[in-house]
Amino acid sequence: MTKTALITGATSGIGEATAYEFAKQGINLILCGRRLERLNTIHKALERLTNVHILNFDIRNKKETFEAIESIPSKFKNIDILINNAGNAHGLDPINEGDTDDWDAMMDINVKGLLYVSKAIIPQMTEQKSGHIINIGSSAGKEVYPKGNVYCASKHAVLAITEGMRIDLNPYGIKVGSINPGMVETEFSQVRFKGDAIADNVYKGFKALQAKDIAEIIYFAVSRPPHVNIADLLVFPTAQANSVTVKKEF
Ligand code: NDP
Ligand code: 8X3
Repeated sequence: MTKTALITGATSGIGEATAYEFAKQGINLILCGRRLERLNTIHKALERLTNVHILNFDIRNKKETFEAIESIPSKFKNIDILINNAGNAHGLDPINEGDTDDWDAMMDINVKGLLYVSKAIIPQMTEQKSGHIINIGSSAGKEVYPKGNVYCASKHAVLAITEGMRIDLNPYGIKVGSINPGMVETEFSQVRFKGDAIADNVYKGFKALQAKDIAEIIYFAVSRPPHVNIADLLVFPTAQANSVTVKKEF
Protein backbone atom coordinates (compact mmCIF):
# COMPACT_ATOMS: atom_id res chain seq x y z
CA MET A 1 0.00 0.00 0.00
CA THR A 2 1.29 3.49 -0.83
CA LYS A 3 2.49 5.33 2.25
CA THR A 4 2.21 9.03 3.08
CA ALA A 5 5.02 10.95 4.78
CA LEU A 6 5.05 14.42 6.31
CA ILE A 7 8.49 16.04 6.28
CA THR A 8 9.22 19.26 8.17
CA GLY A 9 12.01 21.50 6.91
CA ALA A 10 11.57 20.22 3.36
CA THR A 11 12.74 23.44 1.68
CA SER A 12 16.46 22.68 1.94
CA GLY A 13 19.19 20.33 3.07
CA ILE A 14 18.27 17.01 4.65
CA GLY A 15 14.50 17.55 4.44
CA GLU A 16 14.57 18.46 0.75
CA ALA A 17 16.85 15.51 -0.09
CA THR A 18 14.52 13.20 1.85
CA ALA A 19 11.56 14.49 -0.15
CA TYR A 20 13.41 13.60 -3.38
CA GLU A 21 14.40 10.16 -2.03
CA PHE A 22 10.88 9.36 -0.86
CA ALA A 23 9.35 10.61 -4.14
CA LYS A 24 11.64 8.25 -6.06
CA GLN A 25 10.21 5.43 -3.95
CA GLY A 26 6.61 6.52 -4.68
CA ILE A 27 5.81 7.70 -1.14
CA ASN A 28 3.09 10.39 -1.04
CA LEU A 29 4.45 13.60 0.42
CA ILE A 30 3.34 16.46 2.64
CA LEU A 31 6.17 18.97 2.53
CA CYS A 32 6.49 21.73 5.12
CA GLY A 33 8.54 24.91 5.47
CA ARG A 34 8.36 28.69 5.68
CA ARG A 35 9.76 29.48 2.22
CA LEU A 36 6.72 29.11 -0.02
CA GLU A 37 8.57 29.66 -3.30
CA ARG A 38 10.86 26.73 -2.56
CA LEU A 39 7.93 24.54 -1.59
CA ASN A 40 6.28 25.38 -4.92
CA THR A 41 9.45 24.56 -6.86
CA ILE A 42 9.93 21.24 -5.10
CA HIS A 43 6.23 20.44 -5.53
CA LYS A 44 6.58 20.99 -9.28
CA ALA A 45 9.72 18.87 -9.51
CA LEU A 46 8.26 15.93 -7.58
CA GLU A 47 4.64 15.78 -8.72
CA ARG A 48 5.72 13.70 -11.73
CA LEU A 49 6.87 10.99 -9.32
CA THR A 50 4.27 11.04 -6.56
CA ASN A 51 1.37 12.96 -4.96
CA VAL A 52 2.60 16.08 -3.21
CA HIS A 53 0.86 18.50 -0.86
CA ILE A 54 2.66 21.53 0.56
CA LEU A 55 2.11 23.20 3.94
CA ASN A 56 3.56 26.65 4.48
CA PHE A 57 3.92 27.45 8.18
CA ASP A 58 6.37 28.35 10.92
CA ILE A 59 6.72 25.57 13.48
CA ARG A 60 7.48 28.17 16.16
CA ASN A 61 3.85 29.22 15.90
CA LYS A 62 1.64 26.72 17.74
CA LYS A 63 -1.65 27.95 16.26
CA GLU A 64 -0.31 28.04 12.68
CA THR A 65 1.12 24.56 13.13
CA PHE A 66 -2.12 22.98 14.33
CA GLU A 67 -4.18 24.83 11.69
CA ALA A 68 -1.82 23.81 8.88
CA ILE A 69 -1.95 20.14 9.86
CA GLU A 70 -5.72 20.30 10.34
CA SER A 71 -6.01 21.67 6.76
CA ILE A 72 -4.44 18.59 5.14
CA PRO A 73 -6.82 17.31 2.44
CA SER A 74 -8.44 13.90 3.00
CA LYS A 75 -6.33 12.27 0.27
CA PHE A 76 -3.23 12.92 2.42
CA LYS A 77 -4.83 12.66 5.86
CA ASN A 78 -3.50 9.22 6.82
CA ILE A 79 0.08 9.99 7.69
CA ASP A 80 2.20 6.85 8.03
CA ILE A 81 5.60 8.51 8.42
CA LEU A 82 6.55 11.71 10.24
CA ILE A 83 10.04 13.09 9.69
CA ASN A 84 10.68 15.77 12.32
CA ASN A 85 13.59 17.43 10.57
CA ALA A 86 13.04 21.23 10.73
CA GLY A 87 15.65 22.88 12.87
CA ASN A 88 18.87 24.81 12.91
CA ALA A 89 21.69 26.12 15.04
CA HIS A 90 21.62 29.87 15.66
CA GLY A 91 24.99 31.27 16.70
CA LEU A 92 28.13 29.68 18.16
CA ASP A 93 29.07 31.61 21.28
CA PRO A 94 30.31 30.88 24.78
CA ILE A 95 27.36 30.73 27.17
CA ASN A 96 28.33 34.03 28.79
CA GLU A 97 28.14 35.80 25.44
CA GLY A 98 25.15 34.01 23.91
CA ASP A 99 22.28 35.93 22.32
CA THR A 100 18.93 35.23 23.97
CA ASP A 101 17.15 35.55 20.58
CA ASP A 102 19.34 32.69 19.31
CA TRP A 103 18.50 30.63 22.40
CA ASP A 104 14.79 31.28 21.90
CA ALA A 105 14.99 30.29 18.22
CA MET A 106 16.74 26.99 18.95
CA MET A 107 14.48 25.94 21.81
CA ASP A 108 11.33 27.14 20.00
CA ILE A 109 12.11 25.47 16.67
CA ASN A 110 14.23 22.40 17.47
CA VAL A 111 12.33 21.38 20.60
CA LYS A 112 8.91 23.03 20.89
CA GLY A 113 8.19 23.03 17.13
CA LEU A 114 8.99 19.32 16.96
CA LEU A 115 6.59 18.75 19.87
CA TYR A 116 3.75 20.80 18.28
CA VAL A 117 4.00 18.92 14.97
CA SER A 118 4.14 15.58 16.77
CA LYS A 119 1.18 16.47 19.00
CA ALA A 120 -0.88 17.32 15.91
CA ILE A 121 -0.08 14.05 14.14
CA ILE A 122 0.27 11.40 16.85
CA PRO A 123 -3.49 11.02 17.59
CA GLN A 124 -4.18 9.57 14.16
CA MET A 125 -1.24 7.20 14.54
CA THR A 126 -2.49 5.96 17.93
CA GLU A 127 -5.95 5.52 16.43
CA GLN A 128 -4.56 3.52 13.49
CA LYS A 129 -2.24 1.66 15.86
CA SER A 130 0.61 2.16 13.42
CA GLY A 131 3.02 4.82 12.27
CA HIS A 132 6.68 5.73 12.15
CA ILE A 133 8.26 8.85 13.62
CA ILE A 134 11.86 9.76 12.88
CA ASN A 135 13.34 12.71 14.73
CA ILE A 136 16.46 14.26 13.26
CA GLY A 137 18.76 14.77 16.21
CA SER A 138 22.49 15.36 15.90
CA SER A 139 25.86 14.23 17.17
CA ALA A 140 25.37 17.45 19.19
CA GLY A 141 22.59 15.60 20.99
CA LYS A 142 25.07 13.04 22.25
CA GLU A 143 28.06 15.20 23.05
CA VAL A 144 28.43 18.85 24.09
CA TYR A 145 31.15 20.83 22.33
CA PRO A 146 32.67 24.23 23.08
CA LYS A 147 30.22 27.09 22.32
CA GLY A 148 27.58 24.56 21.30
CA ASN A 149 25.77 24.93 24.67
CA VAL A 150 22.14 25.70 23.74
CA TYR A 151 22.15 24.00 20.31
CA CYS A 152 23.55 20.87 22.02
CA ALA A 153 20.87 21.21 24.73
CA SER A 154 18.14 21.39 22.09
CA LYS A 155 19.44 18.24 20.40
CA HIS A 156 19.89 16.41 23.74
CA ALA A 157 16.21 17.28 24.25
CA VAL A 158 15.33 15.79 20.86
CA LEU A 159 17.01 12.55 21.93
CA ALA A 160 15.15 12.51 25.27
CA ILE A 161 11.85 13.24 23.52
CA THR A 162 12.56 10.44 21.03
CA GLU A 163 13.14 7.97 23.85
CA GLY A 164 10.02 9.18 25.67
CA MET A 165 7.93 8.87 22.52
CA ARG A 166 9.22 5.36 21.91
CA ILE A 167 8.18 4.30 25.41
CA ASP A 168 4.77 6.02 25.44
CA LEU A 169 3.82 4.97 21.92
CA ASN A 170 5.00 1.39 22.37
CA PRO A 171 1.47 0.12 23.21
CA TYR A 172 0.27 1.41 19.85
CA GLY A 173 2.87 -0.33 17.70
CA ILE A 174 4.31 2.98 16.54
CA LYS A 175 7.99 2.99 15.58
CA VAL A 176 10.04 5.89 16.93
CA GLY A 177 13.70 6.52 16.23
CA SER A 178 16.31 9.22 15.85
CA ILE A 179 18.95 9.73 13.22
CA ASN A 180 21.86 11.77 14.49
CA PRO A 181 24.26 13.16 11.89
CA GLY A 182 27.62 14.80 12.36
CA MET A 183 28.59 17.51 9.90
CA VAL A 184 26.32 17.72 6.85
CA GLU A 185 26.97 20.30 4.12
CA THR A 186 23.64 22.12 3.84
CA GLU A 187 22.42 25.65 4.56
CA PHE A 188 22.92 24.83 8.24
CA SER A 189 26.09 26.90 8.69
CA GLN A 190 24.71 29.82 6.64
CA VAL A 191 21.84 29.96 9.13
CA ARG A 192 24.08 29.41 12.17
CA PHE A 193 26.44 32.25 11.20
CA LYS A 194 23.69 34.44 9.70
CA GLY A 195 25.31 34.56 6.27
CA ASP A 196 28.73 35.56 7.66
CA ALA A 197 31.73 34.50 5.53
CA ILE A 198 32.83 32.16 8.35
CA ALA A 199 30.12 29.75 7.15
CA ASP A 200 31.96 29.25 3.84
CA ASN A 201 34.90 27.61 5.63
CA VAL A 202 33.02 25.13 7.81
CA TYR A 203 33.08 22.29 5.28
CA LYS A 204 36.46 23.11 3.67
CA GLY A 205 39.39 20.67 3.82
CA PHE A 206 37.36 17.47 4.21
CA LYS A 207 34.42 15.68 2.65
CA ALA A 208 31.41 16.41 4.80
CA LEU A 209 28.25 14.33 4.72
CA GLN A 210 25.82 15.41 2.01
CA ALA A 211 22.07 15.80 2.53
CA LYS A 212 21.50 12.84 0.19
CA ASP A 213 23.61 10.58 2.45
CA ILE A 214 21.21 11.23 5.31
CA ALA A 215 18.13 10.99 3.07
CA GLU A 216 19.21 7.50 1.97
CA ILE A 217 19.65 6.47 5.61
CA ILE A 218 16.21 7.85 6.47
CA TYR A 219 14.70 5.84 3.60
CA PHE A 220 16.57 2.75 4.81
CA ALA A 221 15.02 3.25 8.27
CA VAL A 222 11.47 3.65 6.95
CA SER A 223 11.77 0.69 4.59
CA ARG A 224 12.67 -1.93 7.22
CA PRO A 225 10.16 -4.75 7.81
CA PRO A 226 7.40 -4.15 10.39
CA HIS A 227 9.29 -5.85 13.24
CA VAL A 228 12.47 -3.77 12.82
CA ASN A 229 12.85 -0.26 14.29
CA ILE A 230 16.09 1.71 13.86
CA ALA A 231 15.94 3.33 17.28
CA ASP A 232 19.06 5.50 17.35
CA LEU A 233 21.66 5.98 14.66
CA LEU A 234 24.83 8.14 14.78
CA VAL A 235 26.52 8.94 11.48
CA PHE A 236 29.70 10.91 10.86
CA PRO A 237 31.65 11.74 7.74
CA THR A 238 34.74 9.53 7.64
CA ALA A 239 36.93 12.55 8.35
CA GLN A 240 35.07 13.30 11.59
CA ALA A 241 35.66 11.30 14.80
CA ASN A 242 33.60 13.42 17.19
CA SER A 243 32.32 16.99 17.40
CA VAL A 244 35.79 18.51 17.66
CA THR A 245 38.03 16.00 15.86
CA VAL A 246 37.94 16.50 12.11
CA LYS A 247 40.82 15.51 9.83
CA LYS A 248 41.22 18.44 7.44
CA GLU A 249 43.68 18.67 4.58
CA PHE A 250 44.43 21.91 2.78
P1 NDP B 1 19.00 23.53 6.49
O1 NDP B 1 19.24 24.88 7.04
O2 NDP B 1 19.44 23.24 5.11
O3 NDP B 1 17.47 23.14 6.63
C1 NDP B 1 16.70 23.51 7.75
C2 NDP B 1 15.23 23.32 7.41
O4 NDP B 1 14.44 23.62 8.57
C3 NDP B 1 14.76 24.23 6.29
O5 NDP B 1 13.96 23.52 5.41
C4 NDP B 1 13.96 25.30 7.03
O6 NDP B 1 12.87 25.73 6.21
C5 NDP B 1 13.40 24.50 8.22
N1 NDP B 1 13.07 25.39 9.31
C6 NDP B 1 13.92 26.13 10.07
N2 NDP B 1 13.23 26.88 10.93
C7 NDP B 1 11.91 26.62 10.72
C8 NDP B 1 10.72 27.12 11.30
N3 NDP B 1 10.73 28.04 12.28
N4 NDP B 1 9.54 26.65 10.84
C9 NDP B 1 9.51 25.72 9.86
N5 NDP B 1 10.61 25.21 9.28
C10 NDP B 1 11.80 25.68 9.70
O7 NDP B 1 19.73 22.53 7.51
P2 NDP B 1 19.83 20.93 7.57
O8 NDP B 1 19.14 20.29 6.44
O9 NDP B 1 21.25 20.62 7.80
O10 NDP B 1 19.05 20.67 8.93
C11 NDP B 1 17.97 19.77 9.06
C12 NDP B 1 18.02 19.13 10.44
O11 NDP B 1 19.23 18.39 10.57
C13 NDP B 1 18.01 20.14 11.59
O12 NDP B 1 17.19 19.65 12.62
C14 NDP B 1 19.48 20.16 12.04
O13 NDP B 1 19.62 20.52 13.40
C15 NDP B 1 19.85 18.71 11.79
N6 NDP B 1 21.28 18.44 11.68
C16 NDP B 1 22.05 19.11 10.77
C17 NDP B 1 23.41 18.84 10.69
C18 NDP B 1 24.31 19.57 9.77
O14 NDP B 1 25.54 19.52 9.99
N7 NDP B 1 23.83 20.21 8.72
C19 NDP B 1 24.02 17.81 11.55
C20 NDP B 1 23.11 17.18 12.46
C21 NDP B 1 21.80 17.48 12.50
P3 NDP B 1 12.37 27.24 6.04
O15 NDP B 1 13.53 28.14 6.31
O16 NDP B 1 11.85 27.31 4.64
O17 NDP B 1 11.29 27.35 7.06
C1 8X3 C 1 25.03 19.76 13.52
C2 8X3 C 1 26.31 19.15 13.92
O1 8X3 C 1 28.55 19.64 14.97
O2 8X3 C 1 27.80 21.15 13.24
O3 8X3 C 1 23.99 19.24 14.28
O4 8X3 C 1 26.78 21.21 15.41
S1 8X3 C 1 27.39 20.37 14.41
